[in-house]
Amino acid sequence: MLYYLLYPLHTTISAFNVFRYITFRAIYASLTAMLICLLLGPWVIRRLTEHQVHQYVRQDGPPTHLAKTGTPTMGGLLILFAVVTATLLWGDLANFFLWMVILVTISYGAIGFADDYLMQKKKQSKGLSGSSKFLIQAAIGILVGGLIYTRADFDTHLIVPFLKEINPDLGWAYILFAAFVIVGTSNAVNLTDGLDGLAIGPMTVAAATFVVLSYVSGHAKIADYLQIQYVGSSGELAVFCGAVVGAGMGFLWYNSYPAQIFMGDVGSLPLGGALGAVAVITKHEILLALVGGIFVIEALSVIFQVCFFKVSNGRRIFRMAPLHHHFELKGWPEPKVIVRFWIIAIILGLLSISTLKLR
Ligand code: 57M
Repeated sequence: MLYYLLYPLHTTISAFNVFRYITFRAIYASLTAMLICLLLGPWVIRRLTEHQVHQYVRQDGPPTHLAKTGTPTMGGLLILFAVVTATLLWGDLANFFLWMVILVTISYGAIGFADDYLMQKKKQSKGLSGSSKFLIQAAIGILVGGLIYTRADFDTHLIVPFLKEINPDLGWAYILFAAFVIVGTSNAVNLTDGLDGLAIGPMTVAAATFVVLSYVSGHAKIADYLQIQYVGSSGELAVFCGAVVGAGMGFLWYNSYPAQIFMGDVGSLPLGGALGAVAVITKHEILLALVGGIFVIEALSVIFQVCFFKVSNGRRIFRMAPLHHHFELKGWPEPKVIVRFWIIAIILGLLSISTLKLR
């Protein structure tokens, strides 16, 4: 919005020229979102506590988690408010891709809200049923994939890093693929959100990585120089990702160990969905598995654990899935698990960016 209001003034005051630059607006979107989270955080925590919106902790988890009973949840509302406000303030509102990502963020936020709300109403740790949550997520994923597909200039080839010769044209099946990436990422982030700051840390790192990836993908000259797929107008997603980075750091201020607030599904589902949507639009769907490697590992640990549990009549690979519980039950203190996962997330982010030069 500021882009429209202030950039035209550059003809009289040349300093307003800076509003043209995505990099400038991404940085200020980040700072705006961070400030919103930092300033409103204590108020949100107070309000959630007053309304007794607190976590019902499962009884079958690691015993250390029982102490977390009563921690206010649904802090994702604050993240969503910060991300959407900062994006609307600093983004180019005529950008189609920006609206696609905002659509995923808000609609997945609504699913998460319904889930958290039901959890509060039923006063237990389960909200919406897994299947209904999945079906609504998939429907929105298909809708967004379809809308992106209808863009005449959108390329439906699959880009495989390092293997330039392998780029199959998925055609209309790209819609299903897009939905798979969006839904999968959303649920993987949700599974990761089980220790203080464990989801928001890697999410912030992944969003920072995508600030770079969307900027270069949307810049014709840089994309050509790096020999990566150029996606016109996708650079504006750097502003959205910048907002996620800021909101992530602001939220982490309060969600870091020992957490004063949890994000709830209203935070984890939209953050993951939006990350998936950004990867789809910028044509980095495969690279997303590396950028968001922590989320992938956590989701795989659950898939392997559940499959093995079923075929082996109740035996387990990990002491408990998702993987973070395994390390907790091995005796690692919670902050150690969290910080080590963050370190891995940073390494994966750096490796992902390095692939731009290696391809
Ligand atoms: C949600 N939610 C946390 C909080 C957060 C299929 C199955 C593996 C699903 C999985 C599952 O339900 N995962 C998704 C994980 C919960 O946190 C709330 O949920 C929101 C995110 N959706 O924002 O509102 C608990 O996580 C802890 N927490 C923190 N700090 C945070 O910043 O400490 C969360 C955020 C909170 C708090 O304790 O109460 C959760 O874990 O419930 N299910 C599981 O994860 C379960 N795993 C399991 O059953 N494994 C089995 C296999 C066969 C599937 C096994 O390995 O044997 C475990 N979850 C828990 N206890 N809590 C089981 C034991």
